[in-house]
Amino acid sequence: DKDKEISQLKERKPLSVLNKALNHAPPVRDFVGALRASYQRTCMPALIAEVKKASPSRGVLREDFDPIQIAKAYERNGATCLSVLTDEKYFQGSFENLEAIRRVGVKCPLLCKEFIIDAWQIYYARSKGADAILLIAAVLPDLDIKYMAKICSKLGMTALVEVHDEREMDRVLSIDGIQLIGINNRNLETFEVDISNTKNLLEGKRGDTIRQRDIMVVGESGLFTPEDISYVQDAGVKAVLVGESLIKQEDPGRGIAG
Ligand code: IGP
Repeated sequence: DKDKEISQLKERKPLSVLNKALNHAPPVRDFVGALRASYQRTCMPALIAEVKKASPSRGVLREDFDPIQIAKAYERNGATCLSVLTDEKYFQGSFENLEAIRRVGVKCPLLCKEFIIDAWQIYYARSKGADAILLIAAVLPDLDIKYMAKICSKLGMTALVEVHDEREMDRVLSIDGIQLIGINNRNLETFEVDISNTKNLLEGKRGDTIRQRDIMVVGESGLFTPEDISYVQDAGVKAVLVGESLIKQEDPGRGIAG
């Protein structure tokens, strides 16, 4: 997607402007720490609830989409963290949504859900109030993941590193210092969802490594029922990222946390 990349590069502001924005950004909150604390308290996977208007596979999920009202409802209903789509092209999200949710006083730490391919975007996300960013192993070389994860920790942010197959999991496990790995159950090429993917990637030696290093694993996509949640919890997941099934509820986020 060349045109999108170029349009993002064109948005780049001079470093003096970005630095100023960073200095004025609201303080960063401990995203992975919040997930860990929630898991320890409840012995249930911590919920990252996703503020998502539309997706390429499902189209518009909610006609009366109001990001602030949805974020407030998620918080009220017990979400630990929120994921806010900022990608415009595929998800009809925006950085304005992220900024507004932060500004309105939602206390849940915020993940900026953006396709990050350039370190500059991390600083930009921080300047808009993000506490965490997503790094997708399928599109980033190992060195980029390493470098970007380092930038995150320097900024006090959390990197959620997303994998969707064994090969990507092994690549990410070969990188030191990764704290939070997301297993996407959605195949990015076919859009098909299969939650047994989470289980498969946590079996055997990989699961042992993850437990030894105390890496927190997030089950992502295609989770709809309490049974789905227990299934991924049994597989070893300590947090879940849920979008569609929550966003469609009349009172978004009601029913999954409890
Ligand atoms: C949420 P779902 O099926 O509950 O709406 O999925 C989340 O996992 C999904 O939106 C997602 C995503 C991504 C979106 C996972 N990885 C990367 C954009 C980019």
